[in-house]
Amino acid sequence: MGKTAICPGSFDPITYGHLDIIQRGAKVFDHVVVAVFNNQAKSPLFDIEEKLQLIREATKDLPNVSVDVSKGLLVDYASSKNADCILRGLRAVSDFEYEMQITSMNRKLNEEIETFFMMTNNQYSFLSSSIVKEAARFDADVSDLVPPVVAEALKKKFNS
Ligand code: COD
Repeated sequence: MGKTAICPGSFDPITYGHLDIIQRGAKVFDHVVVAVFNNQAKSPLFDIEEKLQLIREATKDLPNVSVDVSKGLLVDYASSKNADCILRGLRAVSDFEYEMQITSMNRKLNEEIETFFMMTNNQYSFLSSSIVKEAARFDADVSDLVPPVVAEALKKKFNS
């Protein structure tokens, strides 16, 4: 059946930082499921359908990557997909504390599911969805930070 990893996130919107983790994960695991969780507390710019469409377009050349949406606990979703692990990206020390907290909680909830971390590509170590939204809001060029389809979607959001 092969090893499946869940790559969870808010993806509001997907950036080249996310995509780098997904692409590298797709070389290590047999199947990667990108799972979008809608965290209303983060006041998302894109709705679920828009996020799914952008991720599908950005990952269309990766045959062993699929895209899905989920509610509820990440570990429950992972078991429902018979996944072996959760795949996360790490940028700076500032990510570490948060990641350690959710990883520990996830292990407490289901100790069968491991979390794997991949260190960011240096090129993207500063990159986050928030910083991209902030720049795009003021009409900065974000074309080397996000896939073309996302740059286009950001333009539409902020110019309409
Ligand atoms: N380089 C490398 N990695 C990156 C980069 C970059 N430039 N940018 C982002 N990433 C990584 C992040 O570190 C993360 O691993 C992943 O990409 C997704 O990032 P985000 O910001 O889109 O996603 P988050 O951190 O908002 O996702 C949070 C979850 C949805 C995973 C979390 O809220 C969750 O698990 N929710 C479900 C409820 C639950 O089970 N909670 C935990 C137990 S209570």
